[in-house]
Amino acid sequence: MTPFWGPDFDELAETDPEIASVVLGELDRLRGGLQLVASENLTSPAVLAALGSTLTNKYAEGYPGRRYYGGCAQVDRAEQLGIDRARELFGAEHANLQPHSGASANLAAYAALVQPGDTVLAMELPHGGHLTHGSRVNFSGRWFDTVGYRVRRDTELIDYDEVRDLARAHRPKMIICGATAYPRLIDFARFREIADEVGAYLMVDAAHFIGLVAGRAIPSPVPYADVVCATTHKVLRGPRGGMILCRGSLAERIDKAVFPFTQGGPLMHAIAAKAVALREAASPRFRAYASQVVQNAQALAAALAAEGMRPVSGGTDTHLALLDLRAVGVTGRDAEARCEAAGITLNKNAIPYDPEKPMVASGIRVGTPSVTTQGMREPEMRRIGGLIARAVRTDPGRPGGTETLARLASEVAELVAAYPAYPRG
Ligand code: DSN
Repeated sequence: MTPFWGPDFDELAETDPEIASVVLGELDRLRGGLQLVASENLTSPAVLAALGSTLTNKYAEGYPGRRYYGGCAQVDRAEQLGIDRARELFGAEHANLQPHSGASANLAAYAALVQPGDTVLAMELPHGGHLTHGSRVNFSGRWFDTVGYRVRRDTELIDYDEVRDLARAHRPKMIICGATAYPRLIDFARFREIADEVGAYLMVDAAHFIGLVAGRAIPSPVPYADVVCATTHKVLRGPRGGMILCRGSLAERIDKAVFPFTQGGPLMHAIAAKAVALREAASPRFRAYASQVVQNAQALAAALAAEGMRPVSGGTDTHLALLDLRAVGVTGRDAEARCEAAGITLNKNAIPYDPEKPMVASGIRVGTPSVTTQGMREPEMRRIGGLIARAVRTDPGRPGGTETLARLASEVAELVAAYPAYPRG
């Protein structure tokens, strides 16, 4: 077999020094700080090698064995391996690895299951949902009659009674569960029951937590859902991209909804990289990783709670925690900026019933996929909790504030140096 002909950084540096410096700058950023964005992770060198391969050149509209182009024998192998691995790992009757992103996967699920104007019941964005779950600025809210459910004010948990009442009142054609800022397990059986009662499809948007499902750290939605949409980055630690799992009876509709209805040529280098990630995710090592991700999130939430930042719903069962900062008197926007100045990357986030606008927000969201990939465990989470608390409380507008944040950035750099992202050599 021919030796690998892959990315050569020197060549990039020579051809395009500006982009080369961006690539190096980003590597420095990853290595020098704490990555706590709950939807990000650090892919493996194997995934990066597949992504940076000549498979990017190939047009392969269609599916393995049924393409509109010649020369697809190799990419067919990659896609079929990925499909088989996804089906086996998740116990799914059918898998489609072509969606370019989680939002594209969701678009295809809508296209397969509902018609414009149909009613869809999904979680409201400010309560943890997603743009594609009915936001007015998204196709989902523009083309569909979406009804939103919320979390309860007292428990901050999904109000299943409200979901059932809304389903009975509005008779949706599709119900969506799954969220981007909901730290607790979702009762898929309960959603299935409600969907069956009103004759709706159940679509689970598992983008955030599919990696935890792969690692057997949380229950799987696959036995309950008609369609499961997911991303392949986030906890699953593959390339950026989407994936759909579904019942065999819906396979043809899902495939046609992805291509040719909502997408053209698949990104074969990304699909090959998804196959690599799925292989990695089937390993015992990944199981240990997924369970540590959850333990780390719980330890981090507890450490932040001890610092006066209230974990929404009281804690987490997953890879992320949502913190209400109102008791410390700092907005999510300011907290995000102060943490960034201290070398800690996280995002501001609305909390349920948030009195602030989304661009200000009363909360922050933290996640542990990346730091767990770096090998950090509970003691480091406690240390990170302290660092975040000090950063959040440091006003750069006050005398000495900027210096304090710079000192915190040095402490962060010292911590991450012991757990390097993409170690040198
Ligand atoms: N933007 C992703 C997140 O951060 O949760 C969801 O699409």
